[in-house]
Amino acid sequence: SEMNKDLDYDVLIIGAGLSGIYSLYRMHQLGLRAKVLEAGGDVGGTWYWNRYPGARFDSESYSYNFSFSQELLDEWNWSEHFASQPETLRYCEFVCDKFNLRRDMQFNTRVTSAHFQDGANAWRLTDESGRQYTSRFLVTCIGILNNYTLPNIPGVSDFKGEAFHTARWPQEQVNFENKRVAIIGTGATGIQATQEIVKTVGHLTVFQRTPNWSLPLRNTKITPDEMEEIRSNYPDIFDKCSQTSSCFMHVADTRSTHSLTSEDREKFWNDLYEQRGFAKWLGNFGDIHTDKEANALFSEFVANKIRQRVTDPVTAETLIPKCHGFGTKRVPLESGYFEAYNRPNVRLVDVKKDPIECVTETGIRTRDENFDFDMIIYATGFDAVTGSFTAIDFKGVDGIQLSKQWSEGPRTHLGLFVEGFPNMMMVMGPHQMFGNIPRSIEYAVGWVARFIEFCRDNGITLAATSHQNVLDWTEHVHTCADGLLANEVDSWMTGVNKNLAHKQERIIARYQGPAPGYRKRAEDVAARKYADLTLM
Ligand code: NA7
Repeated sequence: SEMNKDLDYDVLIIGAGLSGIYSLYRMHQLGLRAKVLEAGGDVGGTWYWNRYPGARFDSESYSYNFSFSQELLDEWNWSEHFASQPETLRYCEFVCDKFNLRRDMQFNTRVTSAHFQDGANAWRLTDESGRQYTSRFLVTCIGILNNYTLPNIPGVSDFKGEAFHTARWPQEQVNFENKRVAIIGTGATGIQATQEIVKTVGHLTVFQRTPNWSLPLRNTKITPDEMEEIRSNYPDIFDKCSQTSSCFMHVADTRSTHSLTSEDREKFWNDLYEQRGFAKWLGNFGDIHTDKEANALFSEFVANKIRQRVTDPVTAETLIPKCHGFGTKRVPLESGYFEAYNRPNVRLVDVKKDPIECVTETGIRTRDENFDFDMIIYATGFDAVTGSFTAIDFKGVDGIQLSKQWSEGPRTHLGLFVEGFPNMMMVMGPHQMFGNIPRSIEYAVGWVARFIEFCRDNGITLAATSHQNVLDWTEHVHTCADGLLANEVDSWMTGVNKNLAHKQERIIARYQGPAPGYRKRAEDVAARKYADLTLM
């Protein structure tokens, strides 16, 4: 701190979601002067903003919490296998209270620019109100699904009824009773919201452009006894997560889909279908992610499940994806989503067949029909991954713009550093593992904290990655992506957002090699005492 005495802080952290919470905890442990700047009114990030009905974990609660503190594991009880948003938000608040973190968090503070100060080897951040903050290090904790997008349909602002994007859901209770409600979007969010809203809505119309391969979540309550058992299993759970490819508890089956008879395969898949969470996706045969024929076999298995659950055969076929294979996009998990379409007050509109032309003052007009609504819900997704970075004016050495560095897709070193952006580290930036995100967050924050400690202990005021490091890492990330069917489809994971003109081309946005391989490379850099970086 002595060497940063001309600066407001040693470390500035943008964002008070899980990444920012844990980053601040680690900075406190190092005794550094740190500050979190957060746009929202309180902690939680994703779990602060996404308050839409039905929002919950698709990953087991007890694999998706922090593992860094035994006390925290001892004190916190989950009430469901897949916690709802309010419970997860309470968890975030609990962590901040327990470790007294809010004292160094400033809410309602939207950072608009982050400029590196050449010569001073410092960062200067400016917020919406024009206030400025300086620090030696900058840690970005701005999330991968933060900046929401509305559909690029004319008239969105004309609608006179209630309208909400799921990622900016109001704090107050929203009532659906006796209302004619529209929802646009059938991703993980649209599916969660739909199955919840149908419980009370007057009439719901779902506007679907692309159907998704969704499978049962199989959520249940956790009894106190069960919670004690889970608690005693925590070491095993986290150990398993540390060994699997995308840090989940589920272990892929190494057999080839083709090595089983169709009967044995059917039995395996029927057993899998009964299991909780992502088991169906990640505990499946590994080759469904790379082998088109294997993938088609499982896709057909899932299609048949949908056919069994939806009464009207035309609706069932509309709900079955035809243009992408199972698991090539993020698999939404559901609880009664398909059965929702068996209700008389729920209607599915296929906008591929009957495109939306505009939003009107009173509803939505498609080519063939005019719909009146009291409420329109936009479950239309995010300017994902890089969008969190383009929302802030990042400038590095010599005023170079981050968007310029990434004009042909993100280029990073370890998903942590950007060329020309010294003293800045990204937690959950592009080119990191997006699997079980809290596990990736804990690892990345731990790495960053050890690195900042090293810099402090060695009097380093400038830490920069090199052009070659970035070339090598970016090439490695691209190599890891080779052969995965997920890279052959348009989705937020491949950087495509059809509502944004500049996001029509696919990119490699995330690290898709096995997570232990990622950690091995990152540990090697630390073991070499960060000699790969320029340190001054
Ligand atoms: P997603 O997965 O990006 O889904 C957005 C949905 O909205 C998807 O079905 C889109 O259809 C649809 N969409 C977007 N724009 C339009 C327009 N203009 N017209 C019709 N339909 C549209 O976002 P989510 O919020 O569901 O999930 C994001 C992640 O959060 C999720 O993967 C989890 O990790 C948590 P499309 O597929 O583009 O045809």
